[in-house]
Parts: sequence; C-alpha cells; structure tokens
Amino acid sequence: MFDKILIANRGEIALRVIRACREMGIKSVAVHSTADADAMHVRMADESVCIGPPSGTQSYLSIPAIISACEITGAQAIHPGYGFLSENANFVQIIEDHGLTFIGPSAEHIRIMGDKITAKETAKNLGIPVVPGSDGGVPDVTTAKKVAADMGYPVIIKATAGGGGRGMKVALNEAELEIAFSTARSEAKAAFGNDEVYMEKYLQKPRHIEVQVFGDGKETGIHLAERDCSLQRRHQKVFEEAPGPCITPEERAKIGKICADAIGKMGYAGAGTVEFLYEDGEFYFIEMNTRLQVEHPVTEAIFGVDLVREQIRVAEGLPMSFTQDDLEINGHAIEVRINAEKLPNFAPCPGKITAFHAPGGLGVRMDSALYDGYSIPPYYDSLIGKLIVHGRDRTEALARLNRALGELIIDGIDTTVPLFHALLQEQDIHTGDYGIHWLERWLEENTPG
Ligand code: MV4
Repeated sequence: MFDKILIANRGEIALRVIRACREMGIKSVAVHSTADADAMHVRMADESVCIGPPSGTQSYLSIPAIISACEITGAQAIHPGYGFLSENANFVQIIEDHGLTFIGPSAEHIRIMGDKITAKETAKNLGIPVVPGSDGGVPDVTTAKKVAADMGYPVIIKATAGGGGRGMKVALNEAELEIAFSTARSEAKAAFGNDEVYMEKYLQKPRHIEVQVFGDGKETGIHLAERDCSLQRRHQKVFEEAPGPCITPEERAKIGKICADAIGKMGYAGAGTVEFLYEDGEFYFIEMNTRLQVEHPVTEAIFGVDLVREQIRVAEGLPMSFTQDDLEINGHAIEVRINAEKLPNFAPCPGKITAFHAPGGLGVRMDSALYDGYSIPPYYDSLIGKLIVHGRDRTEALARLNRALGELIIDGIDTTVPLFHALLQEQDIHTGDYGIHWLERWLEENTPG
C-alpha cells in the first residue's frame, strides 16, 4: 500500500488528487514552480517541493526534477493528473526504472494509443468500430487520391502523431486533396516532428461521444457509460454532460460492453477514455486517451464513484471497488469549464482575484484552486475552475446550473462565465440538439463585429 503519493500537476486537478489521498489515509506531496509558491495545491498538500522556474518545460514537465522530488520526500507513487506528463510513455518508463509506481496505464499502452494509427488498428482488432479510412499511413498524394476515390469524398487527413485536432485537413474533392495533403504533412512535421499522415472518411455532422473505461490491469474491464463533449471551441471543450442526451440505453449497453471487453483483453490498468464520433446512430472510434480527463466529475456524479480512488487502488494492485453490475446511472450531470479568458475572443486573462465565492447546495460541485486574493499566473492553462451540477434528470441539472452560476462570484478578472449564462438561453441547449460544430457557429452568429 502506498503511504505517500506525489502529484505531478497543479491547479484543480492537483487538489482533486490530494483530496482522494487524504480520504484514503495517504500522505500527499505537491510539486510547484517558483510562480506557484502561493498556489492552493501547495497549501493543501502535506508537503511540497519547488521543482523549478515558472516555465512548464522547466518545472511540471521536468522529469529529473519530479523524480528527485520523489526521492527527497520518499513518495512511492506519482499521479500525473491530466496534461503535462500524463500521457508520456518515456516518463512512465523512467518512473519504473527508479522503482516508483506510475498511477496510470503501462508505458506500452500509452505508446500504442499515442500513435493514432496503431491506436486505430488496436481498437479495430479488439472489435471496436472505427471510422472507415486508410489502413495505416498514406505515403504520398498518389496513394491519397486512390484511398479517397475508393472511400469517396469528403475525406480528412490527420497526423499519426497528432490528436486534439492539430494537423487535420479536410478535402471535399480531388482538386482540394493535393493542397490538403501537403499542408497536413508540413503541419504535422512542424507540430510533432513526424510528417506521417493517415486518412479517414470525413463525417460532416457528428457528435463527440466518449466512453469512460476502467481496467484492473489484469483481465477485468468495465465501462462507466458515455459523456457528450460536442460543445467545443477550437478543440477545447467548454460544456460536457453525462449521460449523452442522444444515446439510448440499448446503444449505451452495446458500445459500453464493446469498450469494456476491449479494455479487459488489453489488460489495461486504470482510467481511460475511448473517443467516438457518433452520427446517424453509429459509433466510430477516433482516439483513446490514457489518462483521467478534465470532465471525469460528470461520470463520478451519475455513478457516485471516486475515479481517482479507483486509479490509486489499481496502481496498488488491488481490484476495483465495484463491478459492472454494481454500476447504475443516477440522474444527469453537466460540467462547465471556467477559464480566465476575456470574451468574445477568449483571450487569456490572468490576474488577481479580488473576490471568490463558490456556489453550493444540493447537486453542486465546484472544483477550483482559486481563493480570495490569489493571483493567477500567466504561464499555464487558463482553466481556473469546473462547475459540476447533478440533477434527477437533464432538466433539473440545467436549472441547477443556472442557479449555481448565479451564486458564483469571481471578481478581478474576466472569465467564460457569461458564455454559460448566454448558452442557457438557447433552445438547442435545452433540447440537447447540438453537434461538434454547433458552438463555433453560435459564436460566429453571436459575436459582435
Ligand atoms: C474527425 C471529424 C470528422 N470526420 N474525423 C477533431 C479532434 C480530433 N480528436 C478528431 N477531430 C475530428 N475528427 C472524421 N473522420 C471531425 C473532427 C472534429 C471534431 C471532433 C470532436 C469534437 C470537435 C471537433 C471539431 C472539429 C472537428
């Protein structure tokens, strides 16, 4: 059993992990940059270690600094949170080489899913439905034209080393393919240092549906239903909900079992997310994330489970504390991401918080590392809080979101809160009638100038 865990992260996710540790009787170690000496995660942890200057590269991404902090404090395991080193297979390998434990999947599973071609091939071999496309990399434009002619336009070209939407190009016809192909290649090379690309049939009006999975690292895989994360801006999610408002219980059971069986067969350890595009009643695998995600609290709300606790248990070699049959959906949950950004352009807006009041009451959870008088440093991601509401059904969750947003006070900086007040005025949000392009279109229509 672990008696001390180091959290290689900052902000609300570091607090999330510290809280799980405390409930389990495990001591926590925070690491921080010089810019984060006054941060809440440093105050809340049992111990803290300064690991470097403000730049993420020299602190939260510095593998030697983090390993040293473990050795100094005697922490036996590292929780990576999300972002930073959470999906870095090399980091996992180094942790293991030092006799420490990574709280997450194996380096091998992270590596497989980090390469989008091997991820898709693995998913397909495990019986997960994938988007039709090239089998593997597309070496040149002549091959690209053949692949596109076979599957039909429109097509999308994606970077093998990509993910999260970077280095993607759509071609509506053969005339567009040549430019799309070479642009995708050079963007992939510039962004990832790898110019390999692959192709898929372009789905024009899908939803983004992701299945939460969990494995015990042996042979058991379970699923915790899906989240609909279609409301995004520039590949950044802004509003997430569980269960998916358009998914039937039959569809959920079917895709859930496919994912759970796949996770079991892989011997996958810990939390994962299988991402799909969903269109006309069909699921199409696009990627798998091998970490705990930002939006995991909506899943926790509807199932009443603590996913971080389960991650720690599995890393200790214990079984998960529930089986598939123990899991039943209770109501509906919605998360909105509160960013330190100024509308309408979402310009980062760090600065000093002059007043902070978190909403409360039945069915309300606010995960945030803010406090009165805190200064948000300019060096990191602009996410400063997540408001999660839970109701007996979607209508109640939306009413609760409206009520909780009204109670929330964040003074001193601009935030994305006004966006959520505006979205709650939209009929499509109330009916759940939105896809991956809905928000960008709405922003275009509702942005002055
Ligand atoms: C697609 C697609 C349409 N067809 N693949 C964007 C992020 C990356 N994870 C996958 N993405 C997409 N892949 C095919 N074959 C459309 C997108 C996409 C998208 C997906 C999910 C959520 C928001 C999106 C916004 C634009 C494009």
